[in-house]
This record gives sequence, structure tokens and C-alpha cells, in this order.
Amino acid sequence: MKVYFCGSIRGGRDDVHIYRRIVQKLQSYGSVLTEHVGSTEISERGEDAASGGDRIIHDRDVDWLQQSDVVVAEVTNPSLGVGYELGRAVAMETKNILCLFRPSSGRRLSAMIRGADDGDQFVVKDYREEEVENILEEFFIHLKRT
Ligand code: 6IA
Repeated sequence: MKVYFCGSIRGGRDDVHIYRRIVQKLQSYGSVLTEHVGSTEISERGEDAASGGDRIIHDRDVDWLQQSDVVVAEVTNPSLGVGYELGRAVAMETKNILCLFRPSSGRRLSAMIRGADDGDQFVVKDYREEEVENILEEFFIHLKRT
């Protein structure tokens, strides 16, 4: 199984420790194409001189998104890139999408994400940090059954 994980980069890296935890858990279900999103070495600037710039990042990510079976996004910290990836994933129609949001942040999730929940292919789950592994476990058990 190929898993695409989305988390904020230039939108801010405050939650990187949670992204890392999610990526670690996701790796027990399949290959995580975007494991760098959980890397503490990537800063908010999200730059890499050797990589050839933003177009290459964009095109490679869209390609990975196309290849993936499942898309998991941590959406607590708002990120334009994550919102874009989710929109593209919905348009691809074949993806199972899980969005994870922590109400304890005091933020209110965008209506365009919360309102996209159809209880089937696009699911938004509120969670507390300590339960993140269990939430993922539940999601993947359900996936195997369907
Ligand atoms: O707008 P944001 O930067 O917060 O968007 C974050 C989302 O877009 C993540 O879920 C990533 O999949 C994708 N993304 C944004 N910037 C990069 C990036 N920058 N590399 C890979 N994916 C990205 C370069 C960092 C480094 C690996 C060279």
C-alpha cells in the first residue's frame, strides 16, 4: 500500500513532532511517499537548493499523490499546500482520505475541509495527540474490510 502523508511545511512547523509520530505509524501499513514531511530537518522555509525548486516539488508531489492508495493529512496547522493536495486528491476520485484535526489547538477547521467529509472516502477525525496511533489503527482496519 502506498500512503501519501500531508502536513504543513511553509504554513509552519509547530506540529512536526506529531507529523513524525503519524509517519512512523503509517510506515507499519505501507510505504509513505512523503516521509520528509515528518522530518525535523525540514524548516518552515521548506527549501533545498539541490532539489531544483518549487516546480519540481509540485510535480513530484502530484505524481506521488496519483500513485497513492490512501491520503492522510494532519490539518490542525493551516497550510495552503495541504489544502491543495486534498483538493487534488478529491478530484482523483479513487483515494481514501483521512484528515486529522486537534480541537485542543483552539482553531476551527476550514469549512472546506470539515464540509468535505462524506463519511466514506473523505473522513475528518477530531483527535487528541495521545490517541493518534489508535485513530490510525481504526482507520486502516476499516480500510482492509472494505
Ligand atoms: O504550503 P505548505 O508548504 O505548508 O505545504 C505543505 C504540503 O505540500 C506538504 O503536505 C507536502 O506534501 C507539500 N510540500 C510543500 N513543500 C514541499 C517540499 N519542500 N518538499 C516536498 N513537499 C512539499 C521542500 C522541502 C525539502 C524536502 C527540500
